[in-house]
Amino acid sequence: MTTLRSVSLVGAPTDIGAGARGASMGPEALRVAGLTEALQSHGVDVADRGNLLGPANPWLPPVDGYRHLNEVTAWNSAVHDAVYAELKLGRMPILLGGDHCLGIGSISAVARHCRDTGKKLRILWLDAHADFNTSALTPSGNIHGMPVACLSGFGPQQLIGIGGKVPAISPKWVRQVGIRSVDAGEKRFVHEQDLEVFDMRYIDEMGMRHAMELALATLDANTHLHVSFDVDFLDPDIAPGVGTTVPGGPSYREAQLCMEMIADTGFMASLDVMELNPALDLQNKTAKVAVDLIESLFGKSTLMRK
Ligand code: HAR
Ligand code: MN
Ligand code: MN
Ligand code: MN
Repeated sequence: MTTLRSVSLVGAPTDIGAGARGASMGPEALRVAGLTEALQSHGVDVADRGNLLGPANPWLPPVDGYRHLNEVTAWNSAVHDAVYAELKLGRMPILLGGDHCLGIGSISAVARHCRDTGKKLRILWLDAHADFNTSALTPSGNIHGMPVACLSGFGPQQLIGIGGKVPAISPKWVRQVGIRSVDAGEKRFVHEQDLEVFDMRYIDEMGMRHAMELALATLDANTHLHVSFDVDFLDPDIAPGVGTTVPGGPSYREAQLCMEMIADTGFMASLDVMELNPALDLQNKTAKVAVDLIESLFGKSTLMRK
């Protein structure tokens, strides 16, 4: 197990890219659910860096297909700088969202770190949504539906330029798991760009184990594995506290297996925990499930393993 044992929690309290208010309270809900203590109980050295600062949410309609583009840019620049600094220190950044538009800042920093260090990058995108919209395709203008496209170079200059290289990533480096809500135009674009998607139909037929075996195939000691965990990946029965619930997601056991298989690789080197919305939660239930699953990413369920 080579998973880094020094982590830094970076809170990004904003819902600037979302269609519902409240993900701005996500970082604090994860802390209240005991994230630091849970990680420490598995021998992890945890530094909580507190929360980043950024512009307030003006809650305006989209302009030219983007809602709050300047504010989204400011937040993502702050996330990029913070995540990049932690990677430079040799620590594992855990970004506490915040909505999923912040994956642009986080993953552009990870990609930059990989260029610096000659590492291969693999991105596991655990989500109900493909987040592959563009301003022309989006039904909402909400930028949390666009981060994978922006990182792949399809987006506004001010966002795709964060991290210093356009595109920041190749779509070939991405594996999406749990997908079950994709817009019509977005679906065509996913196929056109040949994203590797293990959707819920695939998981129903083949099982989470097989999906994860393929999603984690061909990793090696020179791979930086980034996990972008959108909490709406989970079935709403176990995770109601998100802005865009989609029925038919992974069960508690399926999600545990997914996290355990990631832990077993030993290659996870950065993590996003996104879209948790305490305003829609029930007594912090979803935050507690998220913390439980994060524990599994750090080897909670090792009882039966050598
Ligand atoms: N596809 C829809 C849109 O672009 C909804 C996107 C919702 N995204 C998230 N993150 N909640 O995955 O508007
Ligand atoms: Mn490193
Ligand atoms: Mn998402
Ligand atoms: Mn989602």
